[in-house]
Amino acid sequence: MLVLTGAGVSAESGVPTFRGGGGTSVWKGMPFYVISSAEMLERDLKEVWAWFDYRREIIEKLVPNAAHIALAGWHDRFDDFTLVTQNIDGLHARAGSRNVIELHGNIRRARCMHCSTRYELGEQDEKERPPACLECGGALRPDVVLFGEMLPAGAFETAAAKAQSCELCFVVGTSALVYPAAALPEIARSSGAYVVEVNPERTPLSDLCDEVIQGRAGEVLPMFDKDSINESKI
Ligand code: BV8
Repeated sequence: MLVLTGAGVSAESGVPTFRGGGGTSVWKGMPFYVISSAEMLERDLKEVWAWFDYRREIIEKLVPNAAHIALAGWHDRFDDFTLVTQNIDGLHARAGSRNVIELHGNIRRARCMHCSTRYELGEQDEKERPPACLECGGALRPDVVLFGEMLPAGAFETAAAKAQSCELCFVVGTSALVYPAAALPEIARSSGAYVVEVNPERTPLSDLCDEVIQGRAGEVLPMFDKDSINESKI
């Protein structure tokens, strides 16, 4: 079983989504895919840090919701369970999920742009921006995947292999517009898996799904336990 999540699974925790309510989240007038881009990192590393510092401060005050907690329980209930997320908020792990494939990195980590040493934020001078690498003195950057950047080595390949072999694929809280993440349910579907979408709104993926449950993840996911999933082949 493969589950792919997006910002919508964290919405009920209070994490702002990127698209919702018809708008696109902006930072100082820049749409998120501009400030969260490799190009912006080149042009203004300090501003990129300011954007992620702002979001980290929000996320640190929040807690996992019923959707995160339900998914954390699915690990023990379903054989060969894989949880893949586009979210950088770390809320799946905080809910108890293990081995979460974080396709787009994690907002609590930084890495050196010179020697690639990774840090849990908090391990070096908090105030300095950009922080300096303790190994080589190089500038650190948020350890997240920006638009135009490759995903962490092996992360997508591992997820794609699971998508190919899974019988059941849940797609929860994503607008399915960002690639290659959005290709995973397509891979699962074309490999014969039964694909279920959980989202209050229809998405470009809905027509491809075997089942579309239009609802909020925190209300829908807790309703599923092993028996209800096996019985109804969903
Ligand atoms: C790359 C980290 C290779 C940073 C992110 C193919 C076609 C077109 C474009 C491309 C393509 N391949 C590559 C591209 C370019 C680009 C891309 O996809 N662009 C898009 C905009 C078209 N992709 C990339 O750049 C990727 N890299 O391809 O590298 C390469 C490299 C070099 C040279 C050549 C090739 C990297 C993409 C990763 C970028 N980083 N995040 C950060 O967080 O700032 S992406 C970020 O945006 C998120 O991680 C997520 O992936 C995406 C937002 O989408 P969602 O999570 O789905 O959130 P959204 O708000 O949109 O939707 C929320 C949904 O939840 C809604 O549907 C709503 O209805 C629903 N919802 C709301 N409440 C609830 C709910 N659902 C359930 N319950 C609720 N309560």
